[in-house]
Amino acid sequence: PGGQDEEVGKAQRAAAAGEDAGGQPTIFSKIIARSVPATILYEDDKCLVFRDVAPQAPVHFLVIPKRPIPRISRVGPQDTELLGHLLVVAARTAQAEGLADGYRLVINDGKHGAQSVYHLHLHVLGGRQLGWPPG
Ligand code: IU
Repeated sequence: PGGQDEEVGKAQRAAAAGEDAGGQPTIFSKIIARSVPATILYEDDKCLVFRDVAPQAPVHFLVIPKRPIPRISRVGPQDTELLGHLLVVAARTAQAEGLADGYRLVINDGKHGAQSVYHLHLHVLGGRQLGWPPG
């Protein structure tokens, strides 16, 4: 089973869906594996928190599940507990980062959401007054 034609077909379907080719591991899997460096703020058995490499605010970090869910629109009921955990970790890390005046949580999904890395991640942005609506 498999073979090159099947692989190409899979990649084309993923590309049409706006996803990383064939559900390949993204750079975030490499950050989890420590084969790509990142400034890590928190880790447990289910998630990892690290600073965004291109911060859009004085504080900008990402909360990711270790299990590589590609995007928020792909979650199911089995992910309820994990998603709750990511939110609690985001809030606790924001507090540890001193964001007492507030902050923003963002999840970009797919093409219209301007998602660029297809491994689910929560952005946490703070440390300045943010505008609304976003672009
Ligand atoms: P997005 O929601 O998929 O657009 O966000 C991806 C984020 O991942 C974006 O803010 C990047 O700056 C960030 N990022 C990173 O922190 N480290 C990396 O090696 C790569 C992207 I590639």
